[in-house]
Formats: sequence, C-alpha cells, structure tokens
Amino acid sequence: MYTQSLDVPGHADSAQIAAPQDDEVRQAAFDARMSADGKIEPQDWMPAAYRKTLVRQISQHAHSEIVGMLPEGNWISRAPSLKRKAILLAKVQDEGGHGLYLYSAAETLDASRDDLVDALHSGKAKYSSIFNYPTLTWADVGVIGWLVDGAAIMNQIPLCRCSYGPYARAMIRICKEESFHQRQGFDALLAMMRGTDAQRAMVQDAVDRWWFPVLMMFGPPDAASTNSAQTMAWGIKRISNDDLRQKFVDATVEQARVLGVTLPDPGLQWNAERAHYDYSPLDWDEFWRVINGDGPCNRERLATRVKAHEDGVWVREAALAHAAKQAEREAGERRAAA
Ligand code: FAQ
Repeated sequence: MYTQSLDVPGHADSAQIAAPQDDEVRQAAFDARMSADGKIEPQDWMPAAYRKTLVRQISQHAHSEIVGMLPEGNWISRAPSLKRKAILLAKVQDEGGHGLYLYSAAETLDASRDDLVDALHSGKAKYSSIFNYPTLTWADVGVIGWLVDGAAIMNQIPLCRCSYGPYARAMIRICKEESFHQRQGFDALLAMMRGTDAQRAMVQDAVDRWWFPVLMMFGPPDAASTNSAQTMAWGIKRISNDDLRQKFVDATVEQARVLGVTLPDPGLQWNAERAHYDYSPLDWDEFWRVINGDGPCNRERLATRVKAHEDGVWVREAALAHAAKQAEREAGERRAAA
C-alpha cells in the first residue's frame, strides 16, 4: 500500500495538480477533482483542512484497531478449544495489521507516527467508544466478531471509495479481513446456541450488553455530527452516521433471528411506511461520557496499551540496531565492489 500511494508515475489522475502553481489554481484543480469523484494521492496538492481531517479520522481509526486488540486479546489464553484459539489469535493479529496499514496511510499525509502514538497514550486522541466495554465471558468474543466487526464493515465498505487513495486502498483489504471476522463471530455464537441452556443464556447476556454500545459506534446522530458535512463534501465519508446505523439495524435483525437471540430493544419493529426497522433512542450521554474518557474500561485500556509500548522498547531498539548494521554492511559491500 505504501509504495502504491507514494509513487504512481503515469497515473492518469495524479500529475496535473502536483505542479507548483498559486493556491487559487491548485484549489480549483482540487475542487474539480472532487466534483469528478476522482482520487487525491499523497503527492497532490490538497487544502490544509482536508489533510488535517484525514489525519484525524485515519489516526483515530488506526488507534481503534490497536486498542481493539485488547478486549479479545484477553481471551486468547482462555479460548475453549485449540481451533477457537488459533482463529482468535489470527483475528487479533489481523486487527494489529489494520492499525499498521492505517498508521502508514496517515504517514503519507506527513503525520509522524510517534506523534500519533503519543497522542493516543496521553489520552488526547480518540479511538472507538466500543473498545471501552468489558469482555466478561467467551460469548463476548463471538459478539464482538458478529456485531462489532459487522458494524465496522458497514461503516468501512463506503470508505473503500474514499477520495484519498491510500486510505481507500487500505480499506479494501481491511474489509475483506473484517468480513472473515464477522463470520467467525457468528459461527462461534451459532455453536453456543446449539449447545446447552447455559451457553444460550451466556450468548443472550452478551448480546444484551453489547447491542446499544455497538449502535453508538456509528457516531452521534447526524444533527450532532460536527465533521460529516465537510467530510461528505470531500468524498471521505460517503454515507451519514444515521443512515449507516439504520442499514446495520436492518441487516442484523434477520441474523439475530437465524441465531435465535433477542435484540434487547422493545422499540425494535418493522415500519412498513419507512421500509426500515424503527429502534429506541440511544443514550447519547453514555456515548459522550465514554468518548471523553469515562467509560467502564477507558483507564484500563490505555494503561495496558502504554505498558505494552514500554515493554516493547527493546524490540524497537534491536530492530533499529539491526537495520543500522545492515545498512553499514551494504555500504561496505558497495565500496568494495566500486
Ligand atoms: N467512538 O463528527 P462526527 C473496528 C467522535 S474499527 C469514538 O460524526 P466523524 C475494527 C468523532 O471522532 C472501529 N469517537 O465524527 C475492529 C468526533 O470527534 P473529533 C473504528 C467517536 O469522524 C473490530 C466527534 O465524535 N472505525 O471496529 C465515535 O465524522 C473488532 C463527532 O462525531 C473507524 O474509525 C465513536 N464511535 O464520524 C477492531 C472508521 N463516533 O474527531 C477490533 C473510520 C464519533 O471531532 C475488533 N471512522 N466520534 O474530536 C469513521 O468512519 C468516522 O470517524 C466515524 C465518526 C463514523 C467513527
């Protein structure tokens, strides 16, 4: 992804707005590209506000993937079988990989990865509200796959068409992997639903706890979404928070029926006039509390993340020392061959 994004010589869309011209001309070229639904590449001129909001969204997304490893990571050593353990290990590793692609995409916008990581560790940067809820039982791991990955896909498929090339390309692979994650979650839950009464009760309890927080993953209602108007005008976001939430509810009701669980919302019912499911209002006070640092697990998640980073200092130092040695060896070989 990195190489694709940094250097695309001959790319039909790219060269025209890279040439040094005055800002008005560059802005006009950028606007024309937006109107034609074209892509912006890292070497293209872009307005400072476009760059800033992309760094904001992409880095929050990267942090979400990295912090998102923690709730399920807790269960790797307690998975109920070797098969489930292998699947969970692969899934959590995938999430780490998504974080790394996304940090790389943010770096193509001249963001410094160290600064982004510092902002996460100091509590300044946001990451998805959903990862501040606890994983109390094995059923929570299945529900994260089914509902959290399911919501993530619903939100991320439109991002594959985002106007910023490196972000759009990263999302294609990420969505393919999230799709596997969603199915593995559904499969794990289906196995439990075909098991004992206690297992079925465990799944229902997990669904009861996760349903409303999952609906909040899509962000505040459109009327309170401060970034949407501009990011939609720029082709970064393609579908609004409320519309994505509605699509997710509509798709999930049937999946819940197949699974045999009840979604915990008495207000959930088909509205023939709208041709959508109605659902009860969400507790937005809880959402703002969680994203402002006061959810059930915010402190624990950040402390775990900071400790992992500090414990990894020796690995980063060793990798840098190895790279320096290798560069020195290669320079010596070049000198000898000259
Ligand atoms: N949590 O103006 P809007 C995953 C903030 S990945 C925390 O509507 P926007 C994979 C928002 O940042 C999940 N903060 O914002 C996985 C803004 O604050 P700011 C993450 C939230 O950007 C699965 C303020 O509220 N996905 O799950 C949230 O237009 C399983 C006002 O909101 C992405 O990041 C929230 N839920 O829309 C991993 C996808 N919602 O920045 C492990 C890319 C809103 O002005 C296991 N991101 N805020 O200070 C997006 O699509 C958008 O950024 C939204 C928010 C839709 C999340």
